[in-house]
Amino acid sequence: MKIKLVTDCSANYSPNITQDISYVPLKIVTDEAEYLDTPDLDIPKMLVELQNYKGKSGTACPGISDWIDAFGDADIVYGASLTSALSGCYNAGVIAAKEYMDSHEGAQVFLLDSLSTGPELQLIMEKYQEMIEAGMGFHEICKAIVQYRKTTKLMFSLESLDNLAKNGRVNPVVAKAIGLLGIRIVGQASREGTLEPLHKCRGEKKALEQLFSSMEESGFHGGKVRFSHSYNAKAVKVLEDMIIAKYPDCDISVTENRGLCCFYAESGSVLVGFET
Ligand code: X90
Repeated sequence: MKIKLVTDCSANYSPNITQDISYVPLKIVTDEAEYLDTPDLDIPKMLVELQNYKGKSGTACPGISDWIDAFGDADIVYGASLTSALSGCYNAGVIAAKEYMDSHEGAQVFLLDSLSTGPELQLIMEKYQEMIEAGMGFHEICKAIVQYRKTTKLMFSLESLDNLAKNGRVNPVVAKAIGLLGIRIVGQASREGTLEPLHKCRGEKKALEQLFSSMEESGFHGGKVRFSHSYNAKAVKVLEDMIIAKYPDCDISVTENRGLCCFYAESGSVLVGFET
């Protein structure tokens, strides 16, 4: 019985997954270039090219066949996609799952709409792994993962919302005030899977303190924490220290953002997925 985990590249490659896993790539596109967000993508080079490019840049979600490729020849697939409120990624995955099950007799594919992205997706994939290793059955795991997602959250500190606004993923009025005079936004993935701004903070120190107190206000009390960041390991370290000072046994891990999250969350961003 071949079991596979499948998510998309917005999860940023969890360091804690030992099971067979695929990250379906999304694309970052301009009129001149196309960057497929796979492990070979040279992200610093992409960011320099995008910075020098004056035209419009955007992204494209995977097609049905990309998801089917990721399912490989698995008998059981446990999947999760970035929020369907901001991308067609989940919809393509649902159609792919149906096609795959129709053409592979007995195969079972479950795809969760995470209503989130980044490190919250990592928590979900790690939970699947834990349940597989505990020997739980398909239906039991599907039911439990839906419940688990209700207990996890995604929050972030962003220095710019430009690319999100230019691509219609966030309100342009909200985006305008950010980035000026060192204003950062601390926000969360809403219940509906959209970007919900919570606070505007002047300077990184204030933003990080706010992020930590927002985590606690929304129910964090020492559960698992997964960070991802775009060239801001220093900020993650500050947050880690705040968490460890209060919750010394906290299970924390850190990854760098891959292409899609680097494009939308932009430089300096910190994303945090955590259990409540
Ligand atoms: O082209 C596509 O279909 C991809 C669109 C993806 C848009 C969202 C990517 C978000 C990346 C940004 C910060 C966190 C926002 C979380 C909101 C749920 C990360």
